[in-house]
Amino acid sequence: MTETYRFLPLVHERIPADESLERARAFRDRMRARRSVRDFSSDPVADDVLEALVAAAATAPSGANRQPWRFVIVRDAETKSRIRVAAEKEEKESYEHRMPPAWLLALAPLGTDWHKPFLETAPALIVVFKKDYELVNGERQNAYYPNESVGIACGFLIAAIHAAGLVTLTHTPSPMNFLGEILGAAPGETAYLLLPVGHPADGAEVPDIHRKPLDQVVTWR
Ligand code: IYR
Repeated sequence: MTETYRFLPLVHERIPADESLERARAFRDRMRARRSVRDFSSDPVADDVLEALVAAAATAPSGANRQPWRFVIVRDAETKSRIRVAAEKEEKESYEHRMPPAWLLALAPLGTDWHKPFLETAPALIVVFKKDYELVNGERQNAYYPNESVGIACGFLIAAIHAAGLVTLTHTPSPMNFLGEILGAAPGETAYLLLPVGHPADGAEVPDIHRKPLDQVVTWR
């Protein structure tokens, strides 16, 4: 027998429309200042900060509230080195043999290659695992919309990192199964995204890229 949840009054404060506009624009401007960073300083980030970042990510909505994610926070130098070695091996193979010419051409202006020093330099790597299912008392319990749910959680995480004055990069070494091997994935778990977190290196540069104008990405009707 499944029962319904107990329902409670929503905790919500209605704010005046003008203040709503102000807040929406302030958040927009804050988000506009976010950039993906590839050059990290080794300056540390406190565990309390890292914990608050993943706690914010874990507030994301998820299919049937299954919360199909796990965040592995890697600070240990030896584990970071193992991840770098394994990631660079896959990335080298990708850049040299697996990525089709059109993809390499699309990436060329960004100047990325298979070298991933940030995997060792950044003080922490957050590896996000997606759970397609979990074993609950030995029984398989499926997640629903796990890709959407974990994608949203990653969006929250990236916004939280930015709000904390730190930088990150959405790194997707491919294939990522080595992360499950190094970090110990549970049944049903697969690595979804790797986010180095830290401070930018002195003199860090970012490409002069621009976001599409709103009229190209928004339709009103
Ligand atoms: N995963 C590789 C390649 C890469 C792919 C895309 I799409 C990018 O926007 C950037 C890089 C890497 O991390 O280098």
